[in-house]
Amino acid sequence: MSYFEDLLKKIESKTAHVGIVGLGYVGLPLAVEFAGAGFTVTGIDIDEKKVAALNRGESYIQDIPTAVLAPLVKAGKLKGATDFSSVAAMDTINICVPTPLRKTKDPDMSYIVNACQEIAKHFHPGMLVILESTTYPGTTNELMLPMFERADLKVGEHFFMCFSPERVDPGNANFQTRNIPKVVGGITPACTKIGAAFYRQALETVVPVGSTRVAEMVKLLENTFRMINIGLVNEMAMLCDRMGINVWEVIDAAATKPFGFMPFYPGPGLGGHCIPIDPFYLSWKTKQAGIEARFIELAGYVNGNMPHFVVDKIQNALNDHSKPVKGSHVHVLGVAYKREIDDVRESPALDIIHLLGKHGAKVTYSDPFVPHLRADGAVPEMAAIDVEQGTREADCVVIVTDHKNFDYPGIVERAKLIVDTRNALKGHQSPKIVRL
Ligand code: SAJ
Repeated sequence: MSYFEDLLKKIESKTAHVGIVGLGYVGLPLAVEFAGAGFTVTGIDIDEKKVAALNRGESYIQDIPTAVLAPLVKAGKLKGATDFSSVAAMDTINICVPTPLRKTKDPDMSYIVNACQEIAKHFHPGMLVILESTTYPGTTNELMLPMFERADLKVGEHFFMCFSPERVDPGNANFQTRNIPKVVGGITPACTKIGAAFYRQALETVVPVGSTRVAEMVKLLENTFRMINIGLVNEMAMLCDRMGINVWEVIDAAATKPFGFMPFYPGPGLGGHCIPIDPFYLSWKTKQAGIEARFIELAGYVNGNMPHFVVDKIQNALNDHSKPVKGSHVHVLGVAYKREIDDVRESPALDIIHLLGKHGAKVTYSDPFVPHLRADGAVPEMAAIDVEQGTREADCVVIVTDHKNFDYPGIVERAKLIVDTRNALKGHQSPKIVRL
């Protein structure tokens, strides 16, 4: 029997030993899905705290309830490890490690390289390895394959390699790992076939594509599409502001068009570890190919300017109340990068807090999902304060993240002045409300 047939048999009988490297908001949900489908799954992460929590059956990922995780761990279907020696016993491996950008906006591939180096030490014929981390087109073929292929280990024959973009939307109650269509492209047709068979065991919809580069580019198109359209509406917000037009009303009315339009909304800037970052993987690669992805650069500039635009709005609003920013108390409502989540990575709230501090304002914040902000160069160490206290005492309240459970009517009643960057106070009319 060929390696392909042998591995396909293990996958389809769910006797394959599944490995997931990287147990974050992508890897842990994926591990849970495959363990829930009946596979024995080993998750590997360098963070001992994550691995220890996993082995206690305790979830540390908002979208995975402990009530779902614990029984899988108890049943021995899912366990965590910090070393890679268990790779020797694995049949499949998904790599779900971070792909951050350096400050110079070029890709930091160190997490992928380190993971592959460790896996390669225990790699054996008959394995399927799939990269899920968002990256530039060509990574799987140009960077990963040479780390595994040898004279006696030919891809598509002795082992199989694919790329499959992760599409997790943290906090999305309707779409979670199992019911988000899964794109997968292999280095050879046999790789694509076995990669698709693998995902079909645990996920509802699988979308095979012709190559790893297509699969890598699918992800970048998806996220670049979002980033550019958010940049467009952010620019519209600045144009409408200058022309005294309510941009929110414009977008809501445009959204009544039943075809050919998709609403995006202005905001305080672009947060998260994907949308503001992934498109620059594409522009970095295209520059190497001698072409410039100008839309990406321009959208990055517009989105990056939004925190400054918000602080200008705050400055002008205070000025209209004869108060300089310097010495004024500004209370920030919401510091997570979007509502209903606890993640502050790349959050525009951090830029706004930093800029306000530079202007000499006294800044406090409230966020039910983020009780504590670590100092990170841009912002000092901060602890959230009570919403009522902050909104009553501040000279200006700024809504940066529109968490649902804020008491908006109470905020409007208590606050002296409010800058609303999310249209959270839609329907509230008051001279003390200033909107983007
Ligand atoms: N934002 C706006 N206006 C909008 C939409 C979003 O200002 O109209 C802001 C958000 O406040 C946030 C940032 O953009 O700061 C990113 O928003 P997001 O909803 O794209 O947030 P992510 O990064 O958690 O999720 C995205 C996925 N989101 C959706 O599909 C809705 C998706 O783009 C990716 O699959 C995923 O990141 C990823 O991991 O790549």
